Amino acid sequence: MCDCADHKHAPGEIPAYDAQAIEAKWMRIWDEENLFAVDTDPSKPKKYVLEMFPYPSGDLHMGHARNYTIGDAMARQARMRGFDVLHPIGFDAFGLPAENAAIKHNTQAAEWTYKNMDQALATMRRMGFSYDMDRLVKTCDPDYYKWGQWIFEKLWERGLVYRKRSPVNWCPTCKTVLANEQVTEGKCWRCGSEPEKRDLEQWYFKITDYAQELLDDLDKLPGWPERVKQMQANWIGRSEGAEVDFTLCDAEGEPIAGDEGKITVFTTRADTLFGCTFFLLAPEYEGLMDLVAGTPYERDVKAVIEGAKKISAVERAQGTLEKHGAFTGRYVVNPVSGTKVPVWVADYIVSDYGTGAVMAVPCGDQRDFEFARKYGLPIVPIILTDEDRAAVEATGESIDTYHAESVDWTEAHTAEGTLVQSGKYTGMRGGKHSEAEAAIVADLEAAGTGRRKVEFRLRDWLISRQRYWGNPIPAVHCDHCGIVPVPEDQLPVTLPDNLDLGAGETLAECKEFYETTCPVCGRPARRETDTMDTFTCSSWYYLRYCDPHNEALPFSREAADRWMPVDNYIGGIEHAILHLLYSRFFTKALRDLGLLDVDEPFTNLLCQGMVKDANGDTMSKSKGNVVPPSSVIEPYGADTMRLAILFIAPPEKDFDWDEEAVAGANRFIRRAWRIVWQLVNAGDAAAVLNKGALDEAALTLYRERHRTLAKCTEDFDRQQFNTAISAIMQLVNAASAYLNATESAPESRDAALCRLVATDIVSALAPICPFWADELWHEALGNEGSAYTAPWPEFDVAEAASDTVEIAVQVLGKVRCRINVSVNATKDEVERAALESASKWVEGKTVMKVIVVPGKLVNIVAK
Ligand code: ANZ
Ligand code: ZN
Repeated sequence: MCDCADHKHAPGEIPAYDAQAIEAKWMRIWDEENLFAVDTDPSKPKKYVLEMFPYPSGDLHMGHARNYTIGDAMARQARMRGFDVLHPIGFDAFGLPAENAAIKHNTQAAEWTYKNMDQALATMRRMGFSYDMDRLVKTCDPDYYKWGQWIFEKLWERGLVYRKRSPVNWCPTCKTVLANEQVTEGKCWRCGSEPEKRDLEQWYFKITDYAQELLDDLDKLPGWPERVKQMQANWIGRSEGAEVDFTLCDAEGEPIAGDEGKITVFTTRADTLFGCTFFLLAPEYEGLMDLVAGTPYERDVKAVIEGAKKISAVERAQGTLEKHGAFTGRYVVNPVSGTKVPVWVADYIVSDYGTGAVMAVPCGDQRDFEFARKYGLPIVPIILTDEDRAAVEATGESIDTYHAESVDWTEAHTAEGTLVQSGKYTGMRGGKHSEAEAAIVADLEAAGTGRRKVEFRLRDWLISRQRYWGNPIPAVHCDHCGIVPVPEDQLPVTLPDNLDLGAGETLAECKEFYETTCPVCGRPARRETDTMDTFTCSSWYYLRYCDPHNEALPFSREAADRWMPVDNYIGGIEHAILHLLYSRFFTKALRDLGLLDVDEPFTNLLCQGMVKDANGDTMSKSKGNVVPPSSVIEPYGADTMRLAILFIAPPEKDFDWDEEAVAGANRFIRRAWRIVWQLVNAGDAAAVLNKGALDEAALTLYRERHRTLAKCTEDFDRQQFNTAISAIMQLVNAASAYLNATESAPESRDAALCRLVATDIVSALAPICPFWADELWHEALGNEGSAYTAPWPEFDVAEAASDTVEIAVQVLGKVRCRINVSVNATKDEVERAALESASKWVEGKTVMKVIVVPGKLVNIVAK
């Protein structure tokens, strides 16, 4: 038989399943018909299905294939269910790897990037993903990044952009600064080298303005995984506490003039004020050097400052490293106890949290405890659990005067307890949000020496990068006018495409780029040469997809209102913080600019699990265990690949790549192919289904159809594609059983039912195996159009129920037989049928009583 997929078959003949020919044919036709273009039919409900767009570092890998297959199955099924579906794709195309590849191969970053994007697009097409290609967005295209610059300027106007000189994380390998979020476990998120501290003037987005809302609105996201919300909440890190003002003084307790004379701390534990035995400043604390300049303490303090520069703030704050500090020669007076305690500098205090100054309470804080032990500073226990109290009393010491040394503490006691040695607060409950804390803060407020304060861990987003391949920051530095935005009609500031990256040339050295005139005064000026963090590009791409060709705005209000928020967002857990938090911030800021009307960009988030190798190891180039998608597509076809990916595991679970599962998926696809053809051959498109005319075998298949389709649909809604596929397999089995049972009497087959079930199988598998489905849709079922634009099969759970029910019959408590009765049978009818079937066990006895439990059981009591 001819292999050609276009071949028309003789009636009754079952053509071979030739995946490669079929897939080539439908790729072509889908392109020609532009099948996946969005309709935008406002009469239909909308569904926006989105997979996180890829970074074009090469061809797609298995992780991508899984991500997009999940999204594609959702998008296709939504379309069949009658939604107006937006399902776009694009590329997060700026970034360092392109630049590094260009340096290495002495080419241009654009060349490498566009080549990779073309390759990835070819693979996406080969996989049958239903993207509306008219909406393709590449972030390195000027007509996209122009709008990124425009948004930057709008945020700037709104006060959400500022410049600041501060110690920043500088990655010596990537030769650029990193955002706080990009330092993970003390290392550069991209290259793993340890960042250094450098004092640089940088651009920031004021994401902290939205800290509270970003935290609160996590509650509006029931469709997000709990752990992702928890990670975001931790990152935002809201802390309720108080500011407390201490008075600075010298060794004699004389207030120090010149300075305002006060140093403020942030504490969540004002209840521990009586346990404060020393006072700490961050090495970067402003004014620290003024305190020690010219004193004998200057040298040691400087050494601590220098040492701290070598450690990232993140690591320092963790407090797990060896702690370093030095005495400043100064003291502060505790506003509540009136005690004078020494001021030290310590490297575990960070300058960008709270006030950069801390009241140290070694009895209650482990870091302070370790510091006190190392430098011989006193530890006064002021909170005791009942156990602690008993231990003190056992030594014979007085609760009111003892010191930690006398009870031999080896670590801070952080548990809640009762206050001791705490003046009028003694005896109150202490702890976070405790009675004592409330009482002390109230007194501080009354005295004007303290106030309630909420702190966030979240820092402003450092967005400037000293790299070429990114979106240029649209600003001009003028000696006369300062820093001014590039006027809107001059956007975009385009990247030069002739930089000699191989020779190490940077934007800051490219005269052609930076020489300009001031847009305000017209004098010669210098263009900003920093580019934006690529996370700025990925923070709003989902909005551009709504309106990708808009030349007047990044997107119209109308388009955003139609499509936003994204209904289903699918991507890796590695984006749980950075990308998702930044996107939420952009959405809120753009909302406040009046550009859109939603509070949150992504209603439902699915974090797909990882694809590991057969041994459960992460696939990586360096390990040489990468399974490329082509290794499955070439022998089996894309449909088998898609089916295997969705069948091996639920989408959120990791799975180990399994050759056998792929072969199994292929066997099933072939079997389903054969069964559909057999059903079609036994079927009749013109026949009308008459349930009353179905015989028992046909009724069984009929019920199975309703049952499995109900299950399959529900599983699609829960995004459990593996069990949805199992349901389809059961339907195929039921159809096969019917065909077998009627093999000897094919004329008894119900033609309408066969036709119906053939269509069911094709339609239910269409979102998963789209090429296979369209081939059968045309060649077997003889339909026009595509299964993709046809409706999802209708079903009725009630029809799945059988109209007879099996009931056990007990005689004297023992099950003797089972009977089949109509679900509508009366109690009398059931009783009669039971007595008849059980006659041989009641023979010779007198029936005393018959108990009927409808639908379940008949119990015959006889003597
Ligand atoms: C006294 C105290 C006693 C504290 C005690 C804790 C336990 P969270 O909950 O994360 O907000 N702190 C404040 N600013 C700091 C800085 N810049 N660098 C390092 N540590 C700083 O942490 C708040 C606590 O962290 C504050 O409460 C302060 O120590 C410390 F038994 O004050 B606490
Ligand atoms: Zn000027």
